[in-house]
Amino acid sequence: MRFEKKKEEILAVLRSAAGRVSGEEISARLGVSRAAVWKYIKNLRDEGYRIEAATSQGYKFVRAPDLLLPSELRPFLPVNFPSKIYWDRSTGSTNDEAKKLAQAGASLGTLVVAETQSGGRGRRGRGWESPPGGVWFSVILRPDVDVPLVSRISVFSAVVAAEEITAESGLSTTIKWPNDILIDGKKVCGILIELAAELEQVSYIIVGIGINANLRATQLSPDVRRTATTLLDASGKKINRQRLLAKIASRLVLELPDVFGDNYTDYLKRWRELSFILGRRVKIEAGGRVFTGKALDIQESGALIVALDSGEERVFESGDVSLRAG
Ligand code: BT5
Repeated sequence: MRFEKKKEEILAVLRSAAGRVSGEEISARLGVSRAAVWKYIKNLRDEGYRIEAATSQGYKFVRAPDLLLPSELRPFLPVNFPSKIYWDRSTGSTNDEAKKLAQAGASLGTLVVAETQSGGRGRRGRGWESPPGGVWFSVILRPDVDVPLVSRISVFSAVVAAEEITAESGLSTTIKWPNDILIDGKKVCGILIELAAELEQVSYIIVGIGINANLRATQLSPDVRRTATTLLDASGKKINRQRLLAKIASRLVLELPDVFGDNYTDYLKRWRELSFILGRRVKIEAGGRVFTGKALDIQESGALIVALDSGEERVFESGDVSLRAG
């Protein structure tokens, strides 16, 4: 981690310099040898940074790679953000990596990020396709609460993701219960929340977020493409993936105390305003059965209240919902 920190400092010096900076100056400013400066620069180049070097004139920053590297996320994170960031070009699932880290004691705000996932996971054993250009990450939360309150995280994370996707892309978003984010009725973002608890006390929560950002729906399988969209397809523009990830992650961590305090009603209100299904006819698949009716509201826990066609009012804690004509 010390190596990473120094490397980020060198990057900051190079970036803020108007022209070239000599190895001597960097070594004096950061208190490392000139040989060490060269090692850091070599490492940055291996990561994809373009840094020109001329023996007599020093180093010049040319371009950063479009990757979700810690050094590219840091400038968008608040200084008080408590996090360690783990980045990989490719991993199985960031949720699995985060789980391993959490079990080994990783603290609140630890971020796990990957450019692609080979085994991205959805809910209930489903898969999540994660080609390059997306934003695939997991964050470790450690709220000091009992298990029943954890469902609030589902409402909270959906609101945060929807709001930040809109802020970054300028596109309007809706939330499909429980926490899919849609654009024009198509899924642009999915959220997978996993929990470990001892007795009734939460030990950690992993919030895994996948956003189809700077990719085309044609990079997804034909089956998934029917119900999915991407920010690039919907807006025609590439967004700043680094800023989007950093803003969502920092809000999830820094606003966490609000979720378990009085401000929670505010997130519920925003969830309702953004809802894709409230007041509409829906089909719900839950517990191996299919129900139809009208979506009425969500409870404080995030559970969905539906007026079924049979006349009965029923509360769903989990399930898959889709709109139904008529
Ligand atoms: C979700 O599950 O929507 C949760 C997805 C969470 C993904 C993130 S990425 C970072 C972190 N690491 C992980 O391993 N996972 C998390 P669910 O509601 O069950 O939706 C899954 C379904 O969405 C699949 O069965 C497909 O039909 C569809 N799908 C798969 N990939 C998609 C994509 N890239 N965009 C839109 N829909 C997709």
